[in-house]
Amino acid sequence: MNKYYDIKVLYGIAILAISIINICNGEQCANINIDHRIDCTPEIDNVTLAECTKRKCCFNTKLSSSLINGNPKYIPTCFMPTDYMGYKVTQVDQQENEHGTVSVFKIKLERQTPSGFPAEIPVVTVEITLLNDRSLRLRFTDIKNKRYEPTLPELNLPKPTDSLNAFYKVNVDKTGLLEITRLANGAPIFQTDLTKLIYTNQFIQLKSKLSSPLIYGIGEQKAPFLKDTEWHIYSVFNHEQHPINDRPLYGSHPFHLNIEDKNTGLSNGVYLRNSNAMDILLQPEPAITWRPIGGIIDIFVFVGQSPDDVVRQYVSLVGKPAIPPFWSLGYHQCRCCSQPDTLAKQMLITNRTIAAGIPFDVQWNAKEYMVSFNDFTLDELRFGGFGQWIEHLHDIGMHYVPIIDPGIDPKQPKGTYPPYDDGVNDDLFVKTNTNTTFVGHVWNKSGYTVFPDFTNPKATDYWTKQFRQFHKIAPIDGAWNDMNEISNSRHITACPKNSSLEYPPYLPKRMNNTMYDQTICMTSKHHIGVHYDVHNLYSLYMAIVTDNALKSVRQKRSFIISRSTSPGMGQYAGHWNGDVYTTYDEMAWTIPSIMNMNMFGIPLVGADICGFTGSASNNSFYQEMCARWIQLGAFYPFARNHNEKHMDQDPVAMGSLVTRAYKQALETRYTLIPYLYTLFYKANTNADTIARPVFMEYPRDPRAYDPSVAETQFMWGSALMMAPVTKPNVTKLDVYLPSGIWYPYSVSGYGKPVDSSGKTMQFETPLDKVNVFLKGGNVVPILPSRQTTTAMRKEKFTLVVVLDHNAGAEGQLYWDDGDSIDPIKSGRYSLFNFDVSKGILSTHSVVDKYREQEIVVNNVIVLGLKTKPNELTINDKKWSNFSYEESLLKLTIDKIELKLNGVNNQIVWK
Ligand code: MIG
Repeated sequence: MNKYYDIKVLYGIAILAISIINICNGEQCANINIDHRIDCTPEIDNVTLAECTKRKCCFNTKLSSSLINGNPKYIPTCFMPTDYMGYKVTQVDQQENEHGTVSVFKIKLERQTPSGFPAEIPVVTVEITLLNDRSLRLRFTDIKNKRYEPTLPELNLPKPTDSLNAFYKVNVDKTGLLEITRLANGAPIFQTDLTKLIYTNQFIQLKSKLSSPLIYGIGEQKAPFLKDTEWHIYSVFNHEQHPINDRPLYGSHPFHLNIEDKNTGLSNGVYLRNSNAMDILLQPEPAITWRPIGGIIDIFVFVGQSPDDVVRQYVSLVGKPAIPPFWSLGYHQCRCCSQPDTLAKQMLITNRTIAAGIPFDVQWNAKEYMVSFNDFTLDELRFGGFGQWIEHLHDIGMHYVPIIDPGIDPKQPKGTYPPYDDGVNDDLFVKTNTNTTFVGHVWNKSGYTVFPDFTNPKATDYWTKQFRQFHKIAPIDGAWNDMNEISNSRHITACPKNSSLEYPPYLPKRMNNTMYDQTICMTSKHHIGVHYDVHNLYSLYMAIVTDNALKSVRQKRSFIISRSTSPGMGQYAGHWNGDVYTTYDEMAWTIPSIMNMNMFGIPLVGADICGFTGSASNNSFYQEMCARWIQLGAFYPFARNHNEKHMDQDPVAMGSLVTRAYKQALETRYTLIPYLYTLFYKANTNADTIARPVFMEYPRDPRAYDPSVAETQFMWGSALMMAPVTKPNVTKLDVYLPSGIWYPYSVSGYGKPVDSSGKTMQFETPLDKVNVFLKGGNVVPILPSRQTTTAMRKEKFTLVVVLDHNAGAEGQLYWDDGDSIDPIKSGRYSLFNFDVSKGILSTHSVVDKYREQEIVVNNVIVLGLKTKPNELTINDKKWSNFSYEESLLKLTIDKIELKLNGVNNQIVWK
């Protein structure tokens, strides 16, 4: 036996010895189901018996944290006994509202057993407010000291309902049980044992039972749509990190949706309003544990009748998304990273895309147009004529968006670089704990970077001034906010070694060794607080400031795409998914990821089409991948092609197969933009999701929750189902079509109706055809695809009526000038409702305030009509210009020139 072996055997025996000890309060430990354990030493990775005993907890290593496929499962070894009394409930008060119903509970908690964490909060108040019939707020605060709370997002609290005829019931008792149950069926919605709460200055732990393992949300993560309840930890902290598993990505969204029962669709959701870094642990009980490392517990519980009811409540609370400019729903193409880049090369690519007849609205550039990668500069040598070129793009109906990083170069000669000089004058840069300017390094070629403090009220004027100056030389139409987590790759000013903000007692498990990894020091100071607390809000403040700057400079609706996000972001910006790899796996993941962002109220979202990292090469493997990716990407609400430096990845560079696929997919998208725009109106006014899981639309269809459906297909509102191919060599694809009539749809026409009884069906998937279906029961307004949305807006509409089994359908069209600020507030918009029943299509002019353009319907297509009509009238006048195709059950009514503004119309077929 060699020595090494020896040690291993001894170690094994020791482990075995420990594992049979299950010490402490005997029965109080033995009775605990493993799946229900609550971690007593969450900050210690390999806890010892001695450490555990000190905390008066149970120790059992038998099923301790184990690695499964390299992915740690966080099963606690040291866990709280049943009679663990961390806090004791010493008082429960109830307040009634004027209707005599309880509207507020106040619970006082007093600490008994030390948690083992420093800076314990001895007395905690839990205030439960019944907000309305379907939502509540739970605030856990320190009775003595005011603790940090995020300033954003501003909350739009639901209007209290008169009588609390609530969907739920609250029960609090002196033993510490706090329970919210659904009144109708007693199902648990939120359930926690207050005695087991940990509440300290830099670590909080609160656990609640989940209604089922069907839990969605929690972002931003590279993870399947359905979250993992097998002792999985998701860390939430804005972080520059290309999407890989088990690392916090760019945004932070501590909101989840929990389906109670997939046969009824009854659902609930929880939002933790806390901007500190946190872990969220899911365990098989099923249960969720929040572990924020600062701030307070401020929880909103939403009780819903369906998943979209829950999401609507959440999105309404944190802020409904903006209606983006109409042009931004067209196709975007970005150029990046090839050095030294030139405008000539850029123009060549733009022009060849247009020449190929690919619909194309917005050209982008990453930082290559700048001098030394410094914001608001233009390299006249390589990019001379940039301004004129942008004006030319405007002339041909296109738009232009550049990258803007938050980081500013502090090393330019004094008086030559206003973005730095102005910031110094206004004392606007983020500071260190000793009040010097914090210096890091991002892209600036000088090697030094400072960061504007967007939380400072003076930041708006400062940033607006920079935009105004730059706009004179380059009349840009939007902003691409990159690197705004804040990302920082070098700490020129070192982070203090002895600070508990830099080295907190609990480091979220999926972080990369330190809190300040790839960002600035946690002790850095902003106007509204220390970076430790406000880190997750930086990009939101930057978006607000940018939104103001763009509006005041352009006097038009703003357009911002932000890499980093947090709750409320959708009011100001959209998002792209960062540096995705050019792989099929990553392509497939973009489906859950865009659905997630929609649930977070950021519907304007998409991933780099054909991938960013490790760009495609022009060979058959990548040609096929790029063709498939555009067939998916054309249906991202935000559709942009972008890649890193290795090669040109624009459609023409990828060859004729890819060019054809782009044309077909994007032309299909363009026809549907009026429908998509209307969905943005609904998102803006009603907090609806746009790109959504099939179960949002079919909450009572258990099949819709199957991962094979929920993770791979998605819908646009109620009318469109996308079933993209995300694997190589697929010639036939299984698509789940919920019960109803479906029509394959593309720019080239309508397929044969598919009458589904809720089945998986197989469809051919040629490389030049999208897999998109129109659902019976909808009226979808479309326009003919054109080179730009600007040209398309001048065309006349077609109404596509897709009948359901009862020969009915309904739909809507929202329209405005496409580019003015706040069209809903100013009231300058039009809204039309369509409905069909018993052979009558009625159009109603609901709002008719956008008058600069007449809305004219030129054709009506009715799908699913079983027999050819004998007679047709339009507003009581006989109309004979129609045709019927029996194999498609399709009626086409031509050239009707029907005006929609201010009138109601009726088309009748018999
Ligand atoms: O080089 O500036 O995620 O989309 O193209 C790295 C350009 C910095 C990271 C972004 C990526 C963008 C790139 N940026």
